[in-house]
Amino acid sequence: PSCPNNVPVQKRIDCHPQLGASKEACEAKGCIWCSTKVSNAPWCSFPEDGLYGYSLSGPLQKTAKGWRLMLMKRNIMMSLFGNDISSVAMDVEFQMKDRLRFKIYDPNSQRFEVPLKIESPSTAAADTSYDIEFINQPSFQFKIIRKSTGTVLWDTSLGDLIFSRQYLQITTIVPSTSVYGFGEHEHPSFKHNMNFVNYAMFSRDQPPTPFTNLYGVHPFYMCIENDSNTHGILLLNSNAQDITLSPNPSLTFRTIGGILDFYVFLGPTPEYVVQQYTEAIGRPHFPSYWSLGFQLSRYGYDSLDVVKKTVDRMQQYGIPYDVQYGDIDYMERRLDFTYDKENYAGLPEYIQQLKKDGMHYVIILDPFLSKDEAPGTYWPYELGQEMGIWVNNSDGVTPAVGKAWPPGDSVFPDYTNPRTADWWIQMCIEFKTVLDYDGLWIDMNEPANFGTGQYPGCALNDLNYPPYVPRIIDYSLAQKTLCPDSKTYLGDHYNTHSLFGWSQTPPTFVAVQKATGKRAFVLSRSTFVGSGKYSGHWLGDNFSRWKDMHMSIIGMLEFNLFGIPYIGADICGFLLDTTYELCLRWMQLGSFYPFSRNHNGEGQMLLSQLERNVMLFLAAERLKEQDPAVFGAEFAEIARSTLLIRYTLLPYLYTLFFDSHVHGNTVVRGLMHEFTSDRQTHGIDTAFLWGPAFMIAPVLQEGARSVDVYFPEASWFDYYTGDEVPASWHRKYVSVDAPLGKIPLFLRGGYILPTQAPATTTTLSRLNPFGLIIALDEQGEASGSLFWDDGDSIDSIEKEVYFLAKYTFSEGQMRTKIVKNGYRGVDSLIYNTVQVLGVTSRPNAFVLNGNVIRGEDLQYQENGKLTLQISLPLTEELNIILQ
Ligand code: MIG
Repeated sequence: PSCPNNVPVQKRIDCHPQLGASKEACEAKGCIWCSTKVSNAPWCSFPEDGLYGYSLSGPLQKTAKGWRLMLMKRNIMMSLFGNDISSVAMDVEFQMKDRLRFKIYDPNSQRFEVPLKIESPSTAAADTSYDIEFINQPSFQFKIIRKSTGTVLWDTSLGDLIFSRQYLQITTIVPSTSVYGFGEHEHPSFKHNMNFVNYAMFSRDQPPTPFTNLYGVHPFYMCIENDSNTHGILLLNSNAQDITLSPNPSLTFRTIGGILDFYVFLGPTPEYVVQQYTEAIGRPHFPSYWSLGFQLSRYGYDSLDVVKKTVDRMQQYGIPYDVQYGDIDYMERRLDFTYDKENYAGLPEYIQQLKKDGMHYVIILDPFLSKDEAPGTYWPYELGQEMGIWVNNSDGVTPAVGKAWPPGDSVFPDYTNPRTADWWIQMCIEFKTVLDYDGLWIDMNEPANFGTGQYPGCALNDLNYPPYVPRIIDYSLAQKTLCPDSKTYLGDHYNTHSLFGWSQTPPTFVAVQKATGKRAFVLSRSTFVGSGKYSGHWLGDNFSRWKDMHMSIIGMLEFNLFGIPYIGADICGFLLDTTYELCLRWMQLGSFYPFSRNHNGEGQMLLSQLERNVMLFLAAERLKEQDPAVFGAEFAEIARSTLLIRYTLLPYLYTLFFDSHVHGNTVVRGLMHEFTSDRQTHGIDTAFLWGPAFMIAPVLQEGARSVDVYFPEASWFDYYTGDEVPASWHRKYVSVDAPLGKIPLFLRGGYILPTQAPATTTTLSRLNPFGLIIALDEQGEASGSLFWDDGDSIDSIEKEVYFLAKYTFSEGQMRTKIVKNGYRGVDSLIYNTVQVLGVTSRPNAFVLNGNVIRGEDLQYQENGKLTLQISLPLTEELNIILQ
């Protein structure tokens, strides 16, 4: 049968987004029911008459920042979920040349707004790279246009705006299908599938599973337009929400609270988009040097003896290794701010021993405090109770009581309350005198709770059971967390739920800074827009499966878009037993995560039970150990040699983090960031780059002994041999050898990478001689830089206590410019080796700062790799001329 006013499938916007669509329910809403064979396409869609939408209700008002528009709902009877707001306002702010904000809100009543401070200049930017156009036909619509190309970046003409009390919806046409971002999820690909795919966002303690909402919330996407200009858009909203990616292509945003507060970043390159985004939300924090070293953890080290044995074998094999973790096992009965004086007797002394070995120790803390310890025995709870800092029940005064790791029941600190921050900082500082930790790992801060809501369950009301529940797992806002009508300092948990981890992060950052007197290390499981300013993130409870390895690359690339470049996944997998080969390949890949940690779960849980979200309190059997020293000599040697490459390149990685902190660029990036106009790169997520210059192409398949690597148009050199990739490989996938002991790695011509002779800890490697790898491009040119400081002071950049050198190579000559020489720790450091790749003929000699050098110190290989042995202090401007 034919459908009336049939809307072409790719243009359909779902008019029955909740479960249970039927012809009757659809038509009752004035929508069009029309079946289709296109999978996931809506059968119930909005009519095109614009009757659901709003109209301009007065003239456009010019404001200092841009425009204000008043909108009136055209027909109040047209309502999906009731309580539509008849008049809404839209403010447009021309904030910066490349940043536009538009905010749609209720001018008559204050609704929840995310308290993230994004600078809003008081006057409109004079010169903008965008235009905005308003159309009032048939309903109110608007378009945002890139002036230079006329490309329409945002266009609401496909569907009406909906603004009701608990349901807000807006649709935009996007100018291409190269769309990335939105999180946190396990996305099957970096570049999104746009065939009616839905992703919900609501922070949740949930092992990464495709299409489910996970720990953090990042309503940010990036889109590469057809001419390769790139823009990014943020919806600053913390309510439970989902987005549908449709093939038109279009995006439909649905959120159940707050306001529609969008920021558009014009790029026009992917790197500029991320720089502009982090300029708005906060630049990533600058990690300590030691935190770029390899790290080891597990849940379920039964005693300190097991930890010691693990550390010993790591050291015996000489595997580079900087950080050991204490998971909840170190605690006494899993109580924050305690340690187990039986199984972990001697832990404080052992931490001191690790420090003597140049290592660091990070401990976990959970955001729930047992309320059932004997009076007078558990000060953190008692002080918190006295200060009244817990999340409360809907009455606003009785603490919410749930069940988590500690014995008995627990209460939850409300970190949106400044008093909670004071309490937390005090507790963390006090505990530092018990365990001399170097950093804090904050887990379970979605917040997680083992039941559905706190005791005695969630009342039947609009907050706990809103008319529309986004397509989150279980369709429940309370499962594994607190009831939405709980009260926090900033308002209903309904609005602030996904901000829990985000609000815990700054006080934890301050606490670590104060307690250690050093640059803070904070690793948070739940993150939100702007978390990167204070913490890193790991991708949660992944599985020891090959597919999870691939997914980890996608997650890592996405978190670099979200401004959280200090990111990695649990190497070798957290849930399930790993295998020799999987773990080996994962160690190879994980050696190139910005945050490189092998972390293992506690026990074998049954997959089916996990998938049904049944919490198992007792793990049936300990998972096998999976540290890189446990599998014997062959494995250890491969892990060691791969990590030695990481440690060799740490000065380059650290310099990328400096750039990221100061300018906001990504650290790890997809090939499409650098080769945007090459469309073949848009979908690549099996390989990635460190900065612009270093490509990692891991083995992701069991049994594989080669990798198909795509080489964009550029000079590339094999990291191991210095062989140049033949031009016939450019713009093609080529099978590259990857025997078990090897991960394919390539250097990109045009770049100079600073290196340092590696060691088994960064404490030691930081004393070693530096080197440079100069990979020449087609023109025989290259450039790069080195940032160096003491690696862990709080304000070395602000106080200018650092060293920064810029290197350039052209016409056979390499020059150094010391841009900043403010850190005296470089005085004892030297350069001892310079490699040049892509040299076309053997030089007879080289001139090092005026001295001609011949003989053994110059070695040339037929593949064009030149190695120069030198000895020159870092504080001298290194100048080399090839003769
Ligand atoms: O319910 O602290 O994601 O890394 O080992 C499990 C125990 C609680 C979840 C974290 C994981 C950690 C584990 N935690």
